Amino acid sequence: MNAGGRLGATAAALAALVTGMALAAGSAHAATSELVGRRSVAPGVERLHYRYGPLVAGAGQNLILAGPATVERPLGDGYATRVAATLVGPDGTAPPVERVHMHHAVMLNMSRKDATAPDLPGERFYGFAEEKTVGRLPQPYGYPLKATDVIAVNYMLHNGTPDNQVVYIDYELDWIQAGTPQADATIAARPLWVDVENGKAYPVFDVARGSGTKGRFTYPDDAGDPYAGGPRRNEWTADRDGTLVFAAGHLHPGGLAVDLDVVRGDRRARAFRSSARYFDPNGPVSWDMAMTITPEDWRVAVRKGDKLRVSTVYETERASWYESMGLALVYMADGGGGRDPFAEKVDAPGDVTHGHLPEAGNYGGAATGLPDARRLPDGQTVADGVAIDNFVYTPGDLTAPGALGSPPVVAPGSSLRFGNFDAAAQIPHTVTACRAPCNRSTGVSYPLADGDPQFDSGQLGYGPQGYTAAAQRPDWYSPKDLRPGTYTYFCRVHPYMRGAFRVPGDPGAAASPGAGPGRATVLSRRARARRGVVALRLRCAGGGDCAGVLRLSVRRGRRSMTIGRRSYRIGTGRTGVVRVRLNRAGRALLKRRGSLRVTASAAGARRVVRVAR
Ligand SMILES: [Cu+2]
Repeated sequence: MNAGGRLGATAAALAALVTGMALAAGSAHAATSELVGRRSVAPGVERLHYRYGPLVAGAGQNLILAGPATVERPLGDGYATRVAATLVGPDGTAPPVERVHMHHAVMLNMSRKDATAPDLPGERFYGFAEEKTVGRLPQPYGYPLKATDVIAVNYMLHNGTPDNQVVYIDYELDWIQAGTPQADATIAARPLWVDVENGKAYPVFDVARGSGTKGRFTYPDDAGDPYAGGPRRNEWTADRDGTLVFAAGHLHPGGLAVDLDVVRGDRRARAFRSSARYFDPNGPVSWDMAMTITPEDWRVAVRKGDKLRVSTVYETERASWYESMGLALVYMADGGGGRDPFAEKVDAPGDVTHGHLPEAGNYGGAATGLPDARRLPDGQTVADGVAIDNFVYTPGDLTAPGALGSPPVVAPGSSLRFGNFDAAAQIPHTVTACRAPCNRSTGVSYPLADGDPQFDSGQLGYGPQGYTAAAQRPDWYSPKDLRPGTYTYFCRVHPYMRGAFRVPGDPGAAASPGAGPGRATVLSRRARARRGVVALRLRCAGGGDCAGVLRLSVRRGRRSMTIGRRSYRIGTGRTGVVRVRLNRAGRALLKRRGSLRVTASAAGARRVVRVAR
């Protein structure tokens, strides 16, 4: 990260936690922070209420970097003991989450080094996203601020609408002034940011529907080799003895928990599980949730050399969860007083810091006037293409009138090309499968990435390399192996955008994606991966065609890990070649090992295949 010298480090730092789009940063130009209220909340403790803005979330943008921008803080020396933040509109109330929300905001102390990522321009001491967890240190601990410390906020705003949105960051800080009896009784604690992708400019990972075990996927444990043989990004080695006094997790919709462990030699002890409590009646699928934080009396002793390790659990039955996160904000004080996690159970149920929030209450999923694309006549394409222009898929948008709204037809074995013409305006779009009819109203929990099969284009558009969610390309090709049927999709960035296309043929075949009546066997015993694609020969016998999914997996300890899957359809009595693209974990593993023992399974048939580079 230091290869580029100071400039490189700064650029990386600006982008850290953030997907940067410096070009759009003008939106914060006129923003200022001001103190809008103060009151005493306990003897010697004052709650200072600040508002920072106005911030303009540009039409449809998801890539705004405006920071780190310096913000107001209490004067003089003292301790911060609690931080809470939210996003509000010009009228002071929080806008609905599905319209505009804080993807994440991080508060940094620019005058200190971050303990777990020293290349950053400051020390991360608080963060919030749409779950709006309140950070509060237990008595008698506090985060010390010197009069000269400069505080900044770094954020990413997600605007799910085609209109500009004006918002403000509201934050509260509980403050104990130096020189008071309360300050004399306060013990300093320092923040430790432990992230499953710590140090990465855009610390995210994808969770595929159906991955993991029993509907649960743990990152990084179930991801194979996500760090590609490099150091584990999800660990921090304690630089001294001390006591952990606070921990809170952050994750995204679909996430269930963030686990913080202490690793000592080859022993591992759970320090705390920060659980997601979903208020959403639809289950763990939206931002209508809160994370648990450690209880007031939680104290865990760590020794110099111990590792703090974080992992995160997502559900995988409902949908795929793209660009997910998992991290824990931990505070540690010098000195003793903690309980040994290897001698006794220290993990305890936590507290949620808020209940259901009204801005996360529009769930969506209600009937609309949009058509069911499965019942629309065949549409046409221009040169097998769909243009995404001004927030509309053309042709095939569910909102489009007449023939333009009919699903374009793509021949079996061919691709439909999607091109994002809004990319130049820094508006990314996706083509993400959702279960038909995918025509219900937009809300925090509708639509979901729950198509069958699931596909996703990534965020079509451009951004600074490595520091952005953008796919760095404007177009995407639909999978060639889709079976006959009408495929509905939406845009993950602007979920009210919906479209459909069609692969012609027997629609009954599309409605039942399970195995066909025939029986497939895997003929190949060895294969080579060319450009990450493994071609295997399958033979179909029996009373009908063979159709299903060919899955490639490898053993990782006692677990089986999927490294690629591909649907197939082979006529009875025939032999066919199925080309399976290895996933990232599979490619990384093959690169390291040179060859792999792969179990190829298709509708009950199994064969071990030696796959070489
Ligand atoms: Cu979009």
